[in-house]
Parts: sequence; C-alpha cells; structure tokens
Amino acid sequence: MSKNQNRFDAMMTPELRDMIARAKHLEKWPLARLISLFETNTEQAKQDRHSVMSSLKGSAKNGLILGITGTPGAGKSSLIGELCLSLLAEKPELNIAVLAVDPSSQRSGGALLGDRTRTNFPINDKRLFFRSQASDLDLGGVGKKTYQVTRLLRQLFDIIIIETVGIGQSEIEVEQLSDHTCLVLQPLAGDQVQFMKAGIMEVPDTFIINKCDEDSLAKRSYHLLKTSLKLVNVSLNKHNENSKSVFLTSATKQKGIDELTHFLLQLESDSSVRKDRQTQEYFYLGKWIQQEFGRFGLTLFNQSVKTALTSQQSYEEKENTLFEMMKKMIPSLSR
Ligand SMILES: Nc1nc2c(ncn2[C@@H]2O[C@H](COP(=O)(O)OP(=O)(O)OP(=O)(O)O)[C@@H](O)[C@H]2O)c(=O)[nH]1
Ligand SMILES: [Mg+2]
Repeated sequence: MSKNQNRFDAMMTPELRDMIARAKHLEKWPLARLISLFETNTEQAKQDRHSVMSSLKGSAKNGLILGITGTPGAGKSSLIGELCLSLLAEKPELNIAVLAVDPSSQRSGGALLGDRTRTNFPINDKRLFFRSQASDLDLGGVGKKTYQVTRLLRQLFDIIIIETVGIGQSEIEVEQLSDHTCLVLQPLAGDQVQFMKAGIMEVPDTFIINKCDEDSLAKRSYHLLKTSLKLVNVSLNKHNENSKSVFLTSATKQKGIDELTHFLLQLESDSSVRKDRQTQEYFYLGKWIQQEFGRFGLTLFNQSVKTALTSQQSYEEKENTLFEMMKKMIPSLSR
C-alpha cells in the first residue's frame, strides 16, 4: 500500500460500472464476478470494493442474513432448497442468495455441496442465487471472506442464507454474522447431548430437527430437545427465559416447511431483526487489526484508534485509516 492512501480514486473502469449495473438486475455472471472481488485480497480489489459499495448506496437493501448451521449431513442443503422454493411461492417478489461455506471444497473442489443444493434450484430464476465458498480454515470456518461477501449480498437480496457445517467455533462465528441463526439437528442422533456439552445450545435463535419423516420419531425428538433446552436454561440460571422456537421438518417428505417458511417471512419483514451493521463492521475491523497487529493492536483499536473513524467512510477507507494510524503507533509491528 502506498503511503497515506486513505482515499480511493474516484475513477471506476467502464467494465466495473457495467458489472455493477448488471449485478443490480441480479444477472448471475456479473454477480459472481463481483463476489470474487469481495473474496480477493489485493489492493485493486479493495479499491473496487469501495467503488462497488459506493455505487450501491441509495438503491441498497438491508437483507436478512440467516445462518443455517449444524452437523454434517443433517439435511441443511436439502432443507435450504425446499425453503427457497417455498419462500418464493409465498412471496414471489423476494430474491434470495445462498452462500454455502464449504469445508469439503478443500478436498472436492466444492462440487459436491454446491451441486446438491443447486439441483433444487431452477437455474434461470433470477430470484435465486447460489454460491459456495471454501472456508477459511485458519479463521474457524466463517471468516472475513464470508463477511465481505455478505456485505455485498445484503445490498442486493432480501434474504441471504449462509450454510455452514460444524460444531462449536463455526456456529459462534456464523452467529456473529447472521441476524438470525438456525441450528439443524437430526432426530435422536445424540446431537443434542453433543451440543449441550459443547456449551453452544445458547447460540442458535431457532432449532430445526430435520429428517422428521415419521411423526412418532418427530415427537420423541421434540421432547428430548425441549428437555435439553430446559436443562441448559436451569444450568444458566435462566429459568424465565422464553423458550426458543423448535421446528420439525422433513426436507424429503416436505413436512413442516410451510411453518418454517412463515416464520422466516416474519423475520424478513421485521426490520428489528437486523443487527446493527456498524457494530458488525467494527467486530470484523477488530478481527482484522488483531490479525495484522496482534492483541496489542486490538487493545489500541478498542481504546483509542476506533474514534478516528467516521460513519461516512467505507469499510475499505476505515481499514486504510486504521492501518496508517497503527503503523505510526507501533512501527515495530508493521509489515
Ligand atoms: N430421510 C431424510 N433424508 C434427508 C432429509 N433431508 C436430507 N436428507 C438426506 O440426507 C443427506 C444429506 O443431506 P444434505 O442436504 O446434503 O445435508 P447437509 O446438512 O447439507 O450436508 P453437509 O453440507 O454435507 O453437511 C442426503 O442424502 C439427503 O437426501 C430428510 O428430511 N429426511
Ligand atoms: Mg450441505
């Protein structure tokens, strides 16, 4: 980075301008290209991200970011496929983006999970957009790259669904990013006990027990989960806490999809369900500072440096301002 590069050139290439215009109309190819910009870690990409975000201002949406997480094979992708179709049937004017954060892409090139989800999607429907993303293993699954892409997608789509696999860290990470987090469990698979042990039953806002193909199995699983949740509340001394919603679904037999669809549509239309975007931005700036300058840098950021940022600045301008300030304050730590 050149010295004092706190600002970006006002210039934008005609190609980028055209890409943005077409992405606004949800054309898939330009959207995919823009997403790649938000995943790329170069100075040029950073400048372009700034330009993209600036030119989306005004026409931007503030889409609902929905985290769908849970153990491998619980049926997350199948359920997301069913939910997307059901959401569009209920509210045809919606548009939905699915971002599948895919740990297996390290091994399989991302094909497996993507294909599985995509099979349920009508390919030419502009209202649905699918993208899979290799997880940042070093950052615990859902990292900065995922945040960057949601910054873009939430300007363009009404609902952004982030699918993540995992137990523990990635649930917590996806919770930071999402306005609402659903944990998908399998019936009576021992997941409940596993999650209680990991201490993350508090993290999800909503529970979904999928693969409830048979009613009797669904009932037993429901009671087991409710009991587990009560125990968690007792151990946390939260006896009066409203119990979280539990949905029972079968993606293959299309059970419980309508109930969940209505619930999600309520969330989508309720602006109070959105988290404060500035708080989220500062969380990720803090993470970035810690990565670049260590814990000492993070302390400086929280104690003083943060106040130099203004709400007019884009995320990219904020990063540049922070970088310059940090370099001055702790020159020995700069790259
Ligand atoms: N019986 C039954 N099988 C299901 C249901 N939902 C999904 N499956 C099956 O479970 C398997 C895994 O489904 P996926 O949707 O890929 O699960 P996932 O949670 O996305 O899996 P990963 O992304 O690999 O963690 C597939 O063979 C699905 O057909 C369901 O409701 N009932
Ligand atoms: Mg999946």
